[in-house]
Amino acid sequence: MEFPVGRAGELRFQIRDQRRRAVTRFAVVHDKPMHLIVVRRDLTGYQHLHPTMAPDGTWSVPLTLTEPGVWRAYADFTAVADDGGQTAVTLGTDLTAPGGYAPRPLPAPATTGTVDGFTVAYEGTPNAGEPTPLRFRVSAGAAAAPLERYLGAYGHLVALREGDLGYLHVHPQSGRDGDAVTFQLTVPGPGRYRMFLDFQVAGVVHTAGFTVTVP
Ligand SMILES: [Cu+2]
Repeated sequence: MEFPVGRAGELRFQIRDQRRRAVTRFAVVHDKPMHLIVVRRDLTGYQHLHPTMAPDGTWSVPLTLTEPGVWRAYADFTAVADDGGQTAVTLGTDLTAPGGYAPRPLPAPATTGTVDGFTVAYEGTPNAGEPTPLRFRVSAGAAAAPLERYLGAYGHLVALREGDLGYLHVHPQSGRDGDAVTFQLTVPGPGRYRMFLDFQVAGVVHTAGFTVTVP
């Protein structure tokens, strides 16, 4: 699918089952039946969107690709079969914004980032193939920022691997842990990852990004 750079378009898609029928039953997971992550191949331009479904199973969402290049869209959902069985799946597809693609190098690895006046820092070191706790703390100036629930959780963490664009989406296992929120992250293998933490303060969602190298 092609999107002119910087112009508001609409992404439309269907999820099909093994018999190529459009799936129309989805479980609500974290308040939404469909989570759509869109990012350019160099892991810039991250967007987390929530499409809406027409009765025939066609999903649509307004989408603007802000810079030229190939972008990856991940549809993250749980399909409900006729017998009620649920299958959690993430499917990916490429989107194109025509023009000269000038990929940016990943930012240097860091455990602290700033976004919209907040400082976000985490503790923990992801290891390939084993669950590792990552503890994030969000502060505004010297004080801890009062995190609010966003889509049923105090934070959403998406990790994407440079190169193959492998996708991981995790939620905190419990609520807040003091002023921090902890995720158990299991990365599938070595590489450089870009992690995106969505969090909400005062009704506004912010996204902090971190580069991490997994040996
Ligand atoms: Cu979502």
